[in-house]
Parts: sequence; C-alpha cells; structure tokens
Amino acid sequence: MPMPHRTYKQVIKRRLVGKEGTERIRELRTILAELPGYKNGPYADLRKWVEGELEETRLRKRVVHRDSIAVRREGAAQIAFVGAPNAGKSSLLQALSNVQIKTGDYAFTTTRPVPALTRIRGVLVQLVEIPGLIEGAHEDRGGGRALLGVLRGADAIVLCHDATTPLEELDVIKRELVAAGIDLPSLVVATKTDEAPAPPGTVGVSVLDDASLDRFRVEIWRLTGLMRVFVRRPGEEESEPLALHPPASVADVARTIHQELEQECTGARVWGDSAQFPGQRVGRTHAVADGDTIEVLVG
Ligand SMILES: Nc1nc2c(ncn2[C@@H]2O[C@H](COP(=O)(O)OP(=O)(O)O)[C@@H](O)[C@H]2O)c(=O)[nH]1
Ligand SMILES: [Mg+2]
Repeated sequence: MPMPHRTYKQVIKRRLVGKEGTERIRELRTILAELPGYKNGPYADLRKWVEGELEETRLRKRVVHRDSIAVRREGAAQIAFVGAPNAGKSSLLQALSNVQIKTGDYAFTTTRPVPALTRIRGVLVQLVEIPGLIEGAHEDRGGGRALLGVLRGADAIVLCHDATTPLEELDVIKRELVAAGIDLPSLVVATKTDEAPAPPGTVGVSVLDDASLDRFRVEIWRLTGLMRVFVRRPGEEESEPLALHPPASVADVARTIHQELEQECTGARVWGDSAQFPGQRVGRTHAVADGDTIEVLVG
C-alpha cells in the first residue's frame, strides 16, 4: 500500500531541501523510480510534478554553470573590471580598446564577461568586464560563483566607481571579493569625472577626456606588475617590447620569445640599466632590468 500521495509530496520536498544541480537531479531520478506507476490520478500528477522539477533543475544547472562564460586569456596580463551596473565599465573598455560593447543607462546591459584587448606601452593587455556581481555572489546569487571564478583567474582587478554616486557603493563588491577569498592587486577608478570629482585615493577618469584615459593606462600598467625589455634580433635596428614579471633573467627572456630558445640561449648582449656598458656580453642567469634592450645569443 503506497503512502498517501499528499504525504508523499511532502516527503519528496523534504528530500530535495538543500540539493541543487547534479545532486538534485540524481535524487529526482531516484524518486521517479520509486513512484508507483499509476497512469491516472494523484500519483500520475505527482509523477508529472517530479518530472517538471527535473526539467527545471536541468535548466537551472545549465544557466548557473554558464558554461560559455570562461574567457580565453590573451596578451601579457588579464585585468578584470568590476563595479555596480552603470559604473561605466563597458564605456571604459570601449574607450581603451576598439571593441564595441553595449553600454546603457539601464542595469545589466552586459550579462557575461566581455574581453577587450588593449595595447599599453606597446604590450597587449586583456581587459575583461565582469558584469552583474551582486550581493550574495559568493553564494552563487546571480550566477555569481562562475563570475567570481573568472575574476579569480585574473591577474589584477580594477574596481569601477561612478564618481556621481557615494563611494560606499563599492563596499558590496569588496565584501563579495573578501567572502570569495579573492585577493588580487587592485585599484579604484572613479568614472565620469566630467560630471563629478574623483574621491581621494582613486584614479579619476572620463571617457570624454583622453588625457585621463592615458593616465589610467599608466595605472593599469603599474597594476600588472610587468616590466618591459626590448628584444633586438641580431643585425636589426628595430626592437619589440616583451613583457615579463620581475625578477627575470636572460634565460627567462629567451623562453618568453620561444620555448625552445631557452635551451639554445647561451647569453645575451645588453643595453640599458642592467648593463655596465652598452652592449655588454652577459650570461644566461644575468638579471635584466625594466627598459633593457636584449640581443639573445645562441650556440
Ligand atoms: N558623462 C559620462 N558618462 C559616462 C562615462 N562613462 C560611462 N558613462 C555613461 O554611464 C552609463 C553606463 O555606462 P556603461 O559603460 O554601460 O556602464 P557598465 O554597466 O558599468 O558597463 C552610460 O550611459 C554611459 O554613457 C563618462 O566618462 N562620462
Ligand atoms: Mg557593461
């Protein structure tokens, strides 16, 4: 004699409490297998209800996982832009690169991370707008866990604050970062400084002011912690900037140019701060300095 169907529904609901995703799907399948297989009547309705739950859970799982939100890394560093809706994140990315991003006066114009490549001091840096980080994100509100996952993989964070609003608005996001255990180098940029002044301790910027954008670029560069060396191919005048994390040796430079070059590299000729005289011949372990020009020697 099966349990009265009303009681059964309560039991099912209790079995589902706190279960989400794969776990909930597994439980629902088990329940379906246990349900008496009546074609009509209250048990048929109950079966339909469980099947509905299963379908909804599958849908939620897909949305929450946001399988496609991962951002492929490009460039020498990845900088994540976070902030309240309308803080001006998309506008900044657009002003600093040449991507077309939806901007707007309404919340959540962008719903997934948007990458944009920009060149700073000759080096490609990837900027990523992280939209929709809301209170409770670390508990997965608004698909927050996936968004925080993207953020965790970044090298540094730009916290975007709309200068026309109270600075406290950033506290929600700062708290979410702390709750998620994300502790990356960061800076606060105050946007829309054509409308209101930047608060102390922030980098002011307006997309209408090119000089402010240039100053912002310098700050982003500082945030990456990278240094540049200029690589000169033997016999060539031109050199191209290469970004590296200090401290870096000649061998590190070689590896950054090409994996195999590290093995072949026997040393280098160096011009710049790390050289005692221009064109000094140094070994593989020689520490290079920011701004050096390096000619890698092989064989
Ligand atoms: N006056 C002014 N408005 C801006 C500036 N940057 C963005 N905005 C406006 O602020 C609104 C929200 O910008 P958006 O980039 O979409 O913000 P997001 O939600 O953080 O990506 C848009 O109407 C923008 O035109 C700025 O530097 N000055
Ligand atoms: Mg946006």
